[in-house]
Parts: sequence; structure tokens; C-alpha cells
Amino acid sequence: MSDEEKNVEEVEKKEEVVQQSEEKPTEQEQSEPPKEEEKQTVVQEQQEPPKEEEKPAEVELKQEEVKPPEEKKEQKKVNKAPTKRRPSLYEGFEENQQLFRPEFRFQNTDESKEKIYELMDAYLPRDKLSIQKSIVQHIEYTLASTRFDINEGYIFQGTALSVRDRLLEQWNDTQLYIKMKNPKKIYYMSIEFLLGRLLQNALVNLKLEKCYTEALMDFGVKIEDIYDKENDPALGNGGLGRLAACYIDSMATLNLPAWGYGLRYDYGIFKQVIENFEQKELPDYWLTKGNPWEIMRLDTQFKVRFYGTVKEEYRNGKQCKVWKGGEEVQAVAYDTAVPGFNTFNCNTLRLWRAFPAEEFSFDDFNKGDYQKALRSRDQASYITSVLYPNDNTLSGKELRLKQEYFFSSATVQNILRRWSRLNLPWKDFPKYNCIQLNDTHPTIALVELLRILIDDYQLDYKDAFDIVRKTFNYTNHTVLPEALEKWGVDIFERLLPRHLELIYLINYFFLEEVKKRYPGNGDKMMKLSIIEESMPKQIRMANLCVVSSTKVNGVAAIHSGLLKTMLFKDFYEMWPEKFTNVTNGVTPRRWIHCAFPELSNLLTEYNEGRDDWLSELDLLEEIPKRLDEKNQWPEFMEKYKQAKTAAKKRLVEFVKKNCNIDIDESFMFDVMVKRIHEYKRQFMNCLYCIYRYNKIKSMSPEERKNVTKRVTFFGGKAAPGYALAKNVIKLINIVANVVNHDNDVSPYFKMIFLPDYKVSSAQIIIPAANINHQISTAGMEASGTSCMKFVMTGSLIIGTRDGANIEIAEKIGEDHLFYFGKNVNEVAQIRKELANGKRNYVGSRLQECFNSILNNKFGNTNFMHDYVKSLIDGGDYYLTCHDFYAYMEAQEKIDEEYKDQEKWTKKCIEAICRMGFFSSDRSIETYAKEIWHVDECEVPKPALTKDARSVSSSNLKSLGDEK
Ligand code: NBG
Repeated sequence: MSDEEKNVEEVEKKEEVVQQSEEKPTEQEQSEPPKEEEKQTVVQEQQEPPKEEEKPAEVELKQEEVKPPEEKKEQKKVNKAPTKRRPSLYEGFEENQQLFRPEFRFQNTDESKEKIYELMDAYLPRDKLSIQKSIVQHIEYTLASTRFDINEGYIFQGTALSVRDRLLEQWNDTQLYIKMKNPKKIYYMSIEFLLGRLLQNALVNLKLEKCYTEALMDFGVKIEDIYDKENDPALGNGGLGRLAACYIDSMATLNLPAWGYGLRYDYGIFKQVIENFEQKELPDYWLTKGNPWEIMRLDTQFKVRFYGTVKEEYRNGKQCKVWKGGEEVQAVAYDTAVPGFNTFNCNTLRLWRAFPAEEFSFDDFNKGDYQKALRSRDQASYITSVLYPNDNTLSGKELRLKQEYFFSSATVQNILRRWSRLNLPWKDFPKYNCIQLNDTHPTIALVELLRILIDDYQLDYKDAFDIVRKTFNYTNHTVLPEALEKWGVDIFERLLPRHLELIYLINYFFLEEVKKRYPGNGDKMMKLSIIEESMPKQIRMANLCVVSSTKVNGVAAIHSGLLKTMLFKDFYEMWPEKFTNVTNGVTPRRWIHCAFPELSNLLTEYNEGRDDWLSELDLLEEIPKRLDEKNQWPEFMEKYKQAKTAAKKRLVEFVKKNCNIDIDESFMFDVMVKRIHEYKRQFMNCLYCIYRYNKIKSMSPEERKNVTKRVTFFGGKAAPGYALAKNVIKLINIVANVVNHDNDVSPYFKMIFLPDYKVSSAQIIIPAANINHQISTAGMEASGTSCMKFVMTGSLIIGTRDGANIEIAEKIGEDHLFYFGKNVNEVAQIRKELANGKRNYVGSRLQECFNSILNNKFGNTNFMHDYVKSLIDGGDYYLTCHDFYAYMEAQEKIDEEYKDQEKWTKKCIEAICRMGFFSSDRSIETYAKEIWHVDECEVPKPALTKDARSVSSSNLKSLGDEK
């Protein structure tokens, strides 16, 4: 073969690699360790970087685009440029215009497939009739329903499937485009994604909400009723999982080449019902009607091993470790499209589901032992059957560790498969890949990457660890000791023996570094070590993360500060540059537009008729200025009040339907919705309700006329094993029952416990609030995110100097919220005093509230007696008593200020317009620039003519001049 022929052959081979869909491996490819020759290539590549023309993924790219993102970093300004308005996505297109796929210069044109390219070169039409046809076609042909038994459930499914079709086009094009450009990629790993319903969000992002509303109107149904038919996928506990959902929405909106990775549980967080005042948990099988959004990828499967033993073997004359035996489980990918707002980019959320790696044993089956034959099947699928219902606590069960490893291993294997197709040297891995750990749950992923690099690809430890450290970053979400993950060495040894060895190895090299830095300082070694020398020994997952990641961040300024001064103090001393802050954010698409459409429309109207504030929330700052200039405050305030009333009416209806209680939207709505936790202090709010009840009860009818009418709402789940939290729910319900049935008090004050708080009900509850409670003990709430949603939809915070409250106060002004209570330093001081025996901190008014409980004034509240006594007797760790009077004062101030509705309304509007910083787009932008160093990868706009479809083979040569 001549040189030229060899070259041609090589180029062809590389083209093949690019052309092969990454999601369609050959059979052998599926999760098999690399073959001997492959390993050699990889090792060789590592020593000898490939020449320019050998990089297949770069053949099509211009020189400057090849530059690894990290090098480009310097050229970019981190500081945000003044907000410039991006044109609306569909600017230049007429409504309902037929759009064609953008010009893609992808090397996959094959003349024999011309017909296929031609058939697929247009996007699905966006006009009303086509949409209607596509809905009914899905109902008949996908769902096999007849035209005579179509109901709202079918209409939801048909609608969702027709929307999915439209998402898929953008999704495919995005994936193709990313593959072609080969930018640095982000992998966001989270064991929870609390998505909430997807239909409305998808329509908003596709800019199809109006068209679908009209299409459905012709079917005689309201789109809101169809939204209501969707199950709420609740694959998360609370703030952490919901944050992950907001973040993938923002990553798509910002055109980042990102993947979310998580688990597809059969059962999400339990359904909460209240019976006899108590929480009962029911299983949440959210898949009863299937899930129209997900795509099962039978072609994306990986094997995951558990248990087994580690053996030493010789390979290529090198001694190496091999992990063998044990059990294998198959991880199968389920994908959901994640569309961005005002962009054609559409990313992927990939959730893994466990299946048996082998079919059941025919031997056992033939012997008639059917149960035994099926057992292994069942056991494998247990791994992803249920979400652990703990928020901010660790359950410590073996099955949980299995979930974590299953998730981590499948994800790492998938990332490596995508990487291996690029044929680049290992040292470049961190330039093209970045993995963000959403808390410590996926920590084992970094050990898994290390294991594969060392055991399968035979890299040296130092090189392998260097790659790992440069690839991973870690977000901490809590300082609560009960939530910090630690795993017994014994459980690891059994389940993941090779990983344990590697953790010891990481720790060994790390402690060597510590020794050098602090010679002879055993105390430092003990504090910093990844292994806690307890009985039994434990692995500190947070320490493992800090040691093995490039950046560690907290989720609000105060929290990131506490990481430096408390939780990771000694690490911070060693590596100050590792620690940073990224304050959380929430997506305005879901939390303003979907949850509060009346407000969204109003903001668009006064934003010169444009909805671009939804992806550039800072633009709202202009509204108050314009209202000043044009003297439009009165009309705006009037319209705002109408919007708020509409939102409150929705909650009134919701309460009637779910609690069968009548409430009046003219009352002030005071809301506290979040997981029930001692540090969040729902109990303190309940104590205040008792105080308020007693006070109103003791008033004369004349005095009562002056009372600000208020409904206090509570909502939130308690972990099933968290006795105190469950007791607090019971107490609230017992007190509420008396309050609401008391004819003297209930015309002025009501208490409602809203059962089964979840994303879809949050969308009704939050916009209806006038006041929201964010009253955690200072220093305990890492950030909190509902506070942001509340302020964005026009309610004022009563809260402590904790978490994101502090930054919200900075942005909107301290006079726009009701601050109270001890700050984080004072909390520490009081705890010392308590430990030193200080008592007598319960004043008479608080004692009276305690007495109401201790005397069973509201019914049998014996279950709270011990707790109340312990609070009185020095057990006030969360400062419920110490903050109570300041809290009461803040409550009184609220009652007073609410009387001046004009002033109140103006404050709410000003606060809304100053919340730009709390958009999750800002958070993600910060991650992208300061931690990930990734750039956007924007998919080209659709074409207006048919000719601009994908490249034909004749102009293959011009690859490189991409738009
Ligand atoms: C939670 C914190 C919240 C924070 C969310 C998201 C955990 C472990 N932490 O304050 O309690 O808003 O994470 O960052 O669930």
C-alpha cells in the first residue's frame, strides 16, 4: 500500500468514528473493558500526542476552535458586560412559518441516503391544524385509543407526544452539532432531579404555548386542565433536587454543551396524606400512565459490578489489579430532552435504570423453582426502585451506596465511551470534560474513573489521579453533621473492594502531602484524613471530594464562608484557591412565567412588550425606572394587585379542593413551605400561631376589628424516620383544627396544613403568598431557594440572617424584608452559654405558649411534652426560644405594614424587579466561567429555505467555514 493509500484509509477510518452515532455502540462495545490492542493504543497515545491531522473530531474545525477551552479562558472577561438584549429567537420568522433544518456541515453525507436527507430536512410544522393533527394521530396510532373515548388524559398524552416530536428535532440537531464542534463538555451528576411537570415548560421554551392553547381550545379543552393531567415526576427530596432541575434548564438556555445524569426511580418521594392529624406515607408510583417524555435507550447500556474480589494479574508484563466476580447489574439509559429558552439548543437529562445483567436462570426455571429463577431479576431492579426520602440526613443503608455506585459507574462509563471516540490522548481528558458533583452522593464516580484509568487502561496512579482531580468539581450543600456522608469501611470492603483500595491510596498520597506541610502534626492528619479512625472506621466522602476536585463551592455567600472557616477550615488553609462560592438561583421560566402567568404578562407588557427578561432577568431593573419616568406606578400597581388576586384565588380553590376549607383571598397569605426540619423551625412558627390564637381569643370584639386578617399556611414532608418532624406536623394540624373551628378567632386567623407539597403545588402556592417564612437558625440553611421564588412572585420574607436571605436583602434592600434573630456569630456564643449551664431564657409570653402545649389546650399534645421540656432546660440548640421575641416583633411589624397596601405593593414590585441576580442563569454563567471554563455551543438557527439542508458530498471540501 502506498503512503497515500494508507492516508486515505486512515482518514476513512476516522470518519467512520465520527459518523457512528455515539449512542449506538456495537454489541461488543457495550461496557466491555477495552481489548488488549486498544489499551496499547491508548497508552501509546498518552506518551505521544497525536499529530494535528490525526484528530478525527477536529478535522472539520478551524484552528482557533480546536484550542482547548482552558487556554481560551484568559481572553474572556469574567465580569459580566452590561446586559445587552439578545434578539428573540423567532425574530425574522413569521408566525407559523415552515422552518427547515439549519445547514449542517457534517461528514455524514452519503449519496445513497440523499432521499432520507431530503425527507428529513424540514422541521415539523408549527401551525394550528398541523398541531391538532399530530395530537390526534398520537392518540390513535401511538396510544391506540379510539376517537370515541378520547378524554383529557389521552389529550394530555397525545399533546405531550406531539411536543416531544418537536423537541426531538432540536435535540438531534443539538447533539449532532455538539459532536461536530467537539467543545468541552459538562456533566452534571445529581442523584436527584426534582423536575416537576414538563409540558408547559417545554411549550414555553419551544415558543409554542399560544399555538397549542388555541389548538386545544378547538377540542373544547383548556390547556391548564391538560397541564393538570400530567404526573409530577418527583425524583428528589427538596432544594437539592430542584436546584439540579433549574440548573439543567439554565444550561440549555445558555447553550452549554451539558448533560444531566441521575437515576430513574420507579417510586419518587412518597405521597403525603394527613390522617388523624398525622403524616402517612403512600408510595408514589409516578409511571402509572407511562412517561411520554422519556426515551429508553436500549443501545446505551453498561454493566455495573458489585461485591467480588480483587486479584493481581500480569498484563503486558505489568502487574495490575483486576476486580472480578460478584454480581453484575445492567444500567439502561432513559433520556429526557431539556430545551433551552430562546434558543434551539436542547440538552439531555440521562437517568439510569437497573435491569438484571443476565436473564433468569433456565436451570432453576426448568427444575420448577420459578421464584429462585426470578429472584436475581428482582434484586437487580431494586437498585432503582425507590428514592431515599431523606433531606439533609444520611440513611447509611447498603442499598443507598449501591444506588450511588450504580449511578456513578454507568455515568463514568458513558462519558468514557463518548471520549474514546475522539481518539485523543488521556492528558487532554480534563480539557474536554468536566464533571460537577451535586453534593457527595456521586463521589464514588471519581474513584471509578481512577479505577478504570489504572486497571483498564494501565495509567500510572499519579497521571490518573491528576486527570481525575482536574476533571471533578464539588458543590457542598450542607454543614449539618447528620447530612455529611460517611460510609463504614466494612460496607465498602464488601461492596466495592477495589474502590476501597484506591481510596486508601488517594489518602496515602494526600497524607504524605500533609506530612510535608505540617511535619509532626498528628492532629492535622487526623482532621484532614479521608478515613476517620473511629470504630468501625469510616470514609469521609466530603474529604474525599475536597482532596480529589479542582474547585469546591458552597451555595450562598454565608455558607461558602462557613466552609472556609468551619467545615473545611484545615483544607482551606492548605488550598485557599480551591474554595469558591456560587450562590444558588432558580429559573424564572418555571417560577415566574409558568407559575404566575398574570405577573409574567404584566412584566412583558412593561418591558416594552418583550419577554426577553425571562432569560435576562436583570432587565426587570428597568421597569421601576420607566414607571417613575412615565408616571405609571398607579396603573402598574393596580394591574399587579389584580394579578396577585388571581394567584390567590387559585390557592383558595386548591385549598377548597384538597383540604375542604373555605378561605378568603382578602386575608394576608403567610406561607411556610419546605421540608420539615428542626433547624428550619416550623415549630417556632407554630408557637407563634398559638400565641396569635391566644391573643385574638382574649380580645374584645371591638379590639378584634383592628387585627390584620391572616391565613398561615404550612406545607412540607417529614422523612418517614424523623420522629420530631412528624410530631411537628401533627402539632400544627391539631392546633389548626382548633383555630379554624373557633368562631371568635377564625374570622381573623386561620391555619392550613397543605398536604403533599411538591413542585406542581408549589407553582400554585408560592405566587399566592404575601409573606413567606425563611426562619432557619443562622448558619444552618446552606442557601434555600424557595425564598427566591417567593420574592420573584411578589411576597416579602420574614427571615433570619441565614443562607440566601442575606444576599436577597443586599440586592432588594433591608427595608424590603422582615429580618429578625441572632446572627451566626451570636448563635455560636449562645450555644456556648447554653453548654455552660445558662437557663432562664424563656420569657412569660413564650412560657404561656409552651403551657398551651403542656396543658393539652388544643387536644392531646403529649407527644411534644418531652421536646418542650428539653427546650426549656438548655436544649435550645436551634435557638427557638432565644429568637422567639424578635420573631414576634417582626410578625407585629408585618401586621402593621400590611395595613398600608400601597406601600406594601410598591415594595413587592421593587423587590421583584431587583431579583435578577437570583436567576439560575446567573448561577450557571458563574459555574461556566469560573469553575468549568466552558463556552457556549449554539446550534445554528433554522433555515428559511429548503436548500440549506445538510451538506452534500460535493462540498465536503469546504468543511471548516462553519457559521
Ligand atoms: C440543601 C440545603 C438548601 C439548599 C439546597 C440547594 C441538601 C443537602 N442541602 O439550603 O439545605 O438551598 O441544598 O443547594 O439537601
